[in-house]
Amino acid sequence: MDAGDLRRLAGAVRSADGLRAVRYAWRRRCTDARGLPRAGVERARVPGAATGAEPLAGGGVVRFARSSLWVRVAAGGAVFCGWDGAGPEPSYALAGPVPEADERAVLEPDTDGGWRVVSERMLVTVGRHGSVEVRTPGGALLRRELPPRWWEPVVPVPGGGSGSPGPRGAARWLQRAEVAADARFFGLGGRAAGPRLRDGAYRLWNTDPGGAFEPGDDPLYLTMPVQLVVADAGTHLVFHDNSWDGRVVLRQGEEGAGSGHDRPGRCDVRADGGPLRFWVLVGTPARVLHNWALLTGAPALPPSWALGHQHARWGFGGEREVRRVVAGYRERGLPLSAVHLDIDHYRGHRVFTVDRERFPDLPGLAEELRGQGVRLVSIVDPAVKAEPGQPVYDEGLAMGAFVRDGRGRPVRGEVWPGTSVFPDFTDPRVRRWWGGLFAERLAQGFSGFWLDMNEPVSFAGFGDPTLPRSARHVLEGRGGDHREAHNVYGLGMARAAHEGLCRLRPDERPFLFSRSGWVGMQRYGGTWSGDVATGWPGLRASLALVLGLGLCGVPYSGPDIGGFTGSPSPELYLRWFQLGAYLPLFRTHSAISAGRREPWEFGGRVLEHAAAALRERVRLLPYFVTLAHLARRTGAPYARPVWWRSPEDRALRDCEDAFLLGDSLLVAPVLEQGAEQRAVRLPRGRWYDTATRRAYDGPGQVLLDAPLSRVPVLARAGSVVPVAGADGGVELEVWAPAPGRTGGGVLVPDRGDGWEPARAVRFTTRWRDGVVAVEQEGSPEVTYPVRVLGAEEGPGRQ
Ligand code: NBV
Repeated sequence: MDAGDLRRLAGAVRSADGLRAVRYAWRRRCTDARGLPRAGVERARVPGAATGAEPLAGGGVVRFARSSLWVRVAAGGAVFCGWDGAGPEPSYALAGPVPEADERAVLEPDTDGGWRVVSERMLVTVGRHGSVEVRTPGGALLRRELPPRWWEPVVPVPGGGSGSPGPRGAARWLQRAEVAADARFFGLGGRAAGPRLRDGAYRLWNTDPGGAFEPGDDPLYLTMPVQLVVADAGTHLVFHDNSWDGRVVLRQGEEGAGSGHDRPGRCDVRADGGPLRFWVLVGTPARVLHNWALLTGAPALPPSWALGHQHARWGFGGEREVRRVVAGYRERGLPLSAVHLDIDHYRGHRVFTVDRERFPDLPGLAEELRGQGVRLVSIVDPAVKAEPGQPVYDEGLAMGAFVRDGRGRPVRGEVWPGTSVFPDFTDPRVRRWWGGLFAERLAQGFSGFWLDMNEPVSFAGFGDPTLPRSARHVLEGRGGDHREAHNVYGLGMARAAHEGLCRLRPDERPFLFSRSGWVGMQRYGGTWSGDVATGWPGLRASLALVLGLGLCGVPYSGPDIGGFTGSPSPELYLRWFQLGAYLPLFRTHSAISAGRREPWEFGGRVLEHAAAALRERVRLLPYFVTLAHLARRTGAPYARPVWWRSPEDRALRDCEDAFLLGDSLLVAPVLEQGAEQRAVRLPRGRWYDTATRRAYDGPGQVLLDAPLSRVPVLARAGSVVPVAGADGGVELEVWAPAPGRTGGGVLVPDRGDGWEPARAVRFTTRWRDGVVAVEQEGSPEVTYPVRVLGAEEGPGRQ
């Protein structure tokens, strides 16, 4: 028990709930003491010397004295490496069947007694002691994995003796890698500090940090063993497909300033168990993310209303307050797309119920709001109150739906409804049953879902606030315990909801976002920041989270605008609002004890500027819809780091206070108190300040005005931005190309909230005879109104 635990414990025992949480923590400890193998003697192992190899489709198996490595190039270019006989399946991350092997890639002997596989995208060499090097086709080194090391429990031999190693898979392992000295690390899921990951240790264990988090807090709700590494030699993504508790330690390299003695960057990945296997993807950032989406699944397409402004609150209190808030938006002419109801609308926090005193007619309220263009979104927690007579509990119990302990009894934890049990989302039967329960939510009139507490959380007076590690899970029939299932619990819950909604309401695309999850969760929906602490550091963390998650393949997310806790100053609220207006999930939200988050609660000036941000969001809606479609088709996140198209620009790799929104816009939010100007680092090419129309040429840094009324937004020269015109139809905002250059853009028209396929319309822009000409692919003329900007001074302007 550490000092933090002691503090929590002291706080907890003061209330009845707290006492129950302490009792739970104690029970959890005893359960694990009984149910988990005791830590004992371990034996270290390394692969040893290579003894031979055997070719297989797309690569082959290299045998070592004490292990083997399967290298397999998949069609599309991703390379799989699996030690100790591990193959790509089973996997919670992969979207479908493992991609076919690339038959052109063959395993051949290399110099020095090693082996190599040459493929279209990369060259993989396996050293004779088990190192694995990944190079570009041109031979530049991207990553060197050193021979791994395992620590296996030694199973005692009856009657003494030195014992034999325990079953494979029970071993802890370490995989150390080196990358170029100039490389920068990104990803690892949702991390509050970043998006560039600093030197240090990052845990891979989905965790509710409790209360609210700040940039230094780690881990958070959504961890992923996915790293994107950007270096001069190229960009690569590495995914260690293993859901066990783990730790990644990063240390950036150092260049020897011409001495030729660079210190490479280093990355250690450790896991407490499970297979040692990884995928590597190489290419430009866009290509890597595209292949990543092919491997782990295309992001779900949110309905277009989910790209508008949404307002949430824990503690609306009742229907009256919901109506008051919605009327507040309407009366001030502020656009609002959805209102979110938190756990306080449930009867005693029981999931899939309604507190009829506070919400006597939820379907009626939903219909009334819908008439005003406002949808209702419901929070859904996984914990089910352990209360006989409650249908969800009774049904679940009868079908054996809940996570059990080693003796076969449902594990009981403490969550909002009190003593609760937890559906096992790693069981396909349970996912189907749980998905069906959304019929009740749909009947109440809800249009979207916000999945919370699915790390999963059980309040604990001390130790880890989650289920016992020894708790049993079905794991798709393989069976296993919480050590393996914990990190994929939220993913399974999101899948259950998504699949249930597809069955129950087949004509509409589901909208859901989930606090926890894992690799591949984008197939089912998005996520959000969780309980980000109100304060300027929290504002910064919000952006880091969204960008980092996007690089792990989850493009739809956003923060609690204004922060989850306390009361932001009017300035902080406004700056958060202005940032949120350019992020996919644009949602104000706060805790039950926190101050208000409606735009009119912070004075006339804030209201005026927040209204402008809201109007701009509505104007950019066709662009957001397009970005949502592009994310689905290409895996590219809506919000991208500024180095997205210029990863070779080292200064951009370190830039953490701006982002690209799609290909066309660069958004530079104000993240510092009192700032009314800010430096903006531009990628190469010409950029227009959209407020002043002034052109700037990158690469380089410029100082731009950032008055309280707006944050700097720049448009790439030559780009075509689809926006909503005054009549609500789509218009094209065209930014003049730089002299001698061409440009273009895409529009994917909104085809409603169903599944009807949408066709992308492509445009090109160029200077012709002194004017900016726009062409639409496949059409003799442009079929949308066009507004050209930045062309005032003609093509010759410098
Ligand atoms: O359901 C209450 C909150 C919710 O408002 C928040 O968004 C979640 O991240 N929930 C956490 C549980 C309580 C946290 C203190």
